[in-house]
Amino acid sequence: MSTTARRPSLPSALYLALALLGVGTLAHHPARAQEGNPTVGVMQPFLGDPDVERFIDEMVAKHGFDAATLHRDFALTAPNKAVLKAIAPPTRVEQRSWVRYRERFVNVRRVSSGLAFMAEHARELVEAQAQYGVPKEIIAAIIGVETEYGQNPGRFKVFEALATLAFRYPPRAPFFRSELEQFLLLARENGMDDLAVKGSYAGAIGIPQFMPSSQRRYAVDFDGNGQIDLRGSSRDAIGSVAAFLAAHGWQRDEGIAIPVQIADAQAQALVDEGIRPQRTLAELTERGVILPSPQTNSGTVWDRKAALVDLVSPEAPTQYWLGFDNFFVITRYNRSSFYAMSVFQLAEALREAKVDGVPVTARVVSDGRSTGTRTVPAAAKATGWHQPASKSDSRGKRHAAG
Ligand SMILES: [Ca+2]
Repeated sequence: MSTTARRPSLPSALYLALALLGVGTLAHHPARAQEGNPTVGVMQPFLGDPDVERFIDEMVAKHGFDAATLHRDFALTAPNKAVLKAIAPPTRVEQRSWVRYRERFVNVRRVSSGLAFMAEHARELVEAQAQYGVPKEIIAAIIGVETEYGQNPGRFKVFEALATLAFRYPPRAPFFRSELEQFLLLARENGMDDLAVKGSYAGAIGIPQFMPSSQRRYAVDFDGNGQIDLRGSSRDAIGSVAAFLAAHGWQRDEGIAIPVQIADAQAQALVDEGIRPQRTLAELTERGVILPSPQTNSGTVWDRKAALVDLVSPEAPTQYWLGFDNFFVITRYNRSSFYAMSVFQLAEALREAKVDGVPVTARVVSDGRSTGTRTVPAAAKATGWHQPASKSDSRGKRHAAG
């Protein structure tokens, strides 16, 4: 189900509008919040708003919530202008740049702190990889892109953010109203104070930035303490990222993406077909995609399906890649090819302990201060990325039914 899988997050802010709307260009963005409902001012209090009253009635009737408690929550909460500002499309249309986007995530700092994260959580990463078939570097890279390994889980009150978007942002009101409903259920199930939980301006929560519906549907109690805690438990976060990708069709030991070239401009038509792999390598090469030589020598891959992805930068030549099913699965976390490629390349950098060929060592960062460097023994080598799965696979217990 598409909306539950949408993964807006602070680091992906540029593409949030795209992710939420599921459209190809910002130009399609509907009217701003202020224009959507002339009878309700953006800053009008929630309490007394007929839409809010209706929502409260529904939560009482459908889920047995206490009306007085919900009235109190909305009375203590005001629409947040910063949330509306964050979600609004940019007023100035800037051309997207893969080169600039990549620099934010595939850099020495994020690889270095990622190696430290992987060393600290080596055991749970290996266990998640064995259980769900998702390479540990991919798990770490998603957490690295989303929150810089848990350092930046978001500073907005989730209830306030979701209420603002549900009742003061008409373009996505149904989606965020549903997420607010899911959030209240999540808070009740986990004994969380719904007014205290913090997250992104779009209501994504914790180390892996799960939307409430995704947390309820896909997250797992990977440390086995009887509670799913994506804010405090790195282990739950690691297991939940792997479970999410597995539930969306991650294929163990399969490739993710390969760089290609195109013979001529007509290959652009392949890009326009979208990011879901639909054509075999044989078809793609007939239509002008030029594979790197090792693939062309492999006799068995011609019926594999892939999608042609273009990574455009105004300041550099367009890079072309073929994304396989696993690349598509990463876009279920956040619907952007820039996002998925950043995750893939950050994962590769973690695996090699190198950025653009230059070796990187682990650096532990806490409270924004470096606490020194240390070498991570074999952290990047024990991956099994392209190799057959290890024996530990037989221990797999699947928490994430598809
Ligand atoms: Ca737990």
